[in-house]
Order: sequence, then structure tokens, then C-alpha cells
Amino acid sequence: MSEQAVLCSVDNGVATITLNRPTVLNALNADLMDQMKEAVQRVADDASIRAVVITGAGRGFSAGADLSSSSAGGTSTAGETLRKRYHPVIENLRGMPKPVITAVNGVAAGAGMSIALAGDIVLAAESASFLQAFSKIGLVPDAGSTYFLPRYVGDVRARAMAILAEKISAADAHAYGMVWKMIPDDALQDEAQKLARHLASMPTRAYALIKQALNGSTERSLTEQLELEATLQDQAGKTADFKEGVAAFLAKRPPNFQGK
Ligand code: T3D
Repeated sequence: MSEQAVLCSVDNGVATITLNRPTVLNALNADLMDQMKEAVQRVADDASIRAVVITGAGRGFSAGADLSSSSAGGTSTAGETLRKRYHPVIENLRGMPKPVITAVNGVAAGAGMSIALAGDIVLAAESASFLQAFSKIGLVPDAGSTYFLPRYVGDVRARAMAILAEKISAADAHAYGMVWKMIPDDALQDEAQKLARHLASMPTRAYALIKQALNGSTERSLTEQLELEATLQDQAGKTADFKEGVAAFLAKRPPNFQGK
């Protein structure tokens, strides 16, 4: 690998993964996606990491697939590239047993927007923007955009975004429900770290189980969802953090959660 296309640092239980090709707005080439896949797997597997932040270096979050090295000019098909490089990242972000914050610091386009939307909590700088760029170059939305968008913003807006490929401001993204909070540009990274540190000090086993409950909940019936909740609550109820949470409440003292 020729460049450090993804940076990963760990501090006090918080991992920060930074897409790092700022001169091309962190466009996603094979090197970057391979490094991203490896970094995401590493933070997913490391039990000492209890919260994750994903952001972009420079003025963009990610401009999506690198069009100078995309399948249009390469030897692999788009489907092969997606299955090998993108799907493991998106599925791992959603599936990993810890909360993932995406801190969208600038434009998030194409598959870059899909990565942004895969976060459990999406924060956006006021100047950030979102672009379903795919149809502009004759492609369909991929890397999860057709899964996340209708669920977040509804079918009407998802269709318009995919077909019209118009840039959506952070304010509109927030109003549409794609973004949890909009944050002044110069405060975004500090706020993302502050939130991640807070999450890392909380009962993170419960967060893992919450993710399990919510992932795919729209595909399950009420009966199935009630049963899943009961099963997950059995697990949550056996954690040391549950005991600590109740003990701290009754003793009127702050809890000391260990993520166990
Ligand atoms: O085969 C497969 O891989 C399948 C997977 C497909 C998934 C996809 O993501 S498809 C969608 C790909 N992305 C796009 O179509 C977006 C293309 N980029 C843009 O539309 C614009 O750059 C932005 C709206 C994102 C930002 O515009 P702006 O005006 O802020 O910046 P810019 O001047 O256009 O870009 C800055 C530089 O980044 C520029 O390089 P230069 O001229 O300074 O040397 C530009 O060429 C480069 N850049 C931006 N996007 C990409 C890119 N280089 C390669 N690939 C890009 N996607």
C-alpha cells in the first residue's frame, strides 16, 4: 500500500478512523477501502475500544468512489468491487457491538454518503452536504444508500435524492432526519470526541444489544420484535453494568460502568 489512506488512533476507549486522501476529498480507491475494511474490523474486534468516530481529513468527508480508478476503467466489475470492499465495511459498522459516530465534516457523496449514513449517530458540520451522486454518472445508489435513505427520510425524499442527485445541505439533512445533530464547523471534531468519550464511559454492552434490537427491526413483526427484546433484555439483565447502574441509582452516586 503506497499511502496511509486511512488513519486510526485510539485514546481512552475511543477509536478515531479518518479517511485520509484530502486532495481528492477522500475519494474511495482500492487502497483506502482495503485499509478501511482492516481498520473497521480491528476496532470491532478490540474489546477495549468502546466507541468509534469516523471522519474525513481536510474539507470533505468523502467524495465517494474514486472515479479515476473506478470499475469503469478497471478489471473488476462494480458489483465485485462493492461485494469485496464496501459491503464488509458497511455491515461491520452496523453490526459491531459498540456505537459508531460519523462526523461529517464536509461533502459526503456517493458511497461516501452511504458510509456517513451507516453511523449509529450521524453528526454534521453546518457546512457539510450530502449528495447521491450516482445517477449523475449513470450508476445506481450503492453501499447501503437505498437501504438507509428510505428508512431515514421516507420514500418520497429517497427517490428524489437518488434520481435528481441534488446536493442536500446539512440543515436540510437534519430536517429530513438523516442527521442527529448539526454542529458549528469549528466545533464538530471536539463534539464528536466528547460524545464518543461519554459513550465509552457508559454501559456499552447495552449499546451493543440496542444495535442488535434496532438493526433490521423494520423487517420483523411486532411479535418477533417483542421476543427479540425479551431475549436481549435477558442478556442485558445479566451484565455487571446493569447491577452497577441499579446500585448507583439506589445509593444516589454516579455509576462506574465497565462495559461488561
Ligand atoms: O466501480 C465502483 O467503484 C462502484 C462504486 C461506486 C460508488 C460511488 O460512490 S459512485 C459516485 C462517485 N462520486 C461522484 O460521482 C462524486 C464526484 N465528485 C463531485 O461531484 C464533486 O467533486 C463534489 C460535489 C463531491 C465536490 O465538489 P467540489 O467543487 O467541492 O470539489 P471538486 O473541485 O469537484 O473536487 C476537488 C478535487 O477532488 C478535484 O481534484 P483537482 O481538480 O483539485 O485535482 C476533483 O477532481 C477531486 N475529486 C472529487 N471527487 C472525486 C475526485 N477525484 C476522484 N474521484 C472522485 N469521486
